[in-house]
Amino acid sequence: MKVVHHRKIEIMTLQLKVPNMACSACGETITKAVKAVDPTATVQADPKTKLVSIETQASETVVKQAITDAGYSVT
Ligand SMILES: [Cu+2]
Repeated sequence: MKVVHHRKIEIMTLQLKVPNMACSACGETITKAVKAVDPTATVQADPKTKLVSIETQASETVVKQAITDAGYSVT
């Protein structure tokens, strides 16, 4: 009997703090950077709390790198 393994798509929710997200334009830049690595991601960025909530299939490492490359720090 042949066993077929299906690849499971795992969606993770990441909560990241981005202290130098100063305004909503920063939030949009961060959102675009995340969507560049995962177009299906949902991103909520709040410049007041500095928190970015991301639902994504991409790994935390990849997402953090994308945000860092966009010029923001992730703590
Ligand atoms: Cu800004």
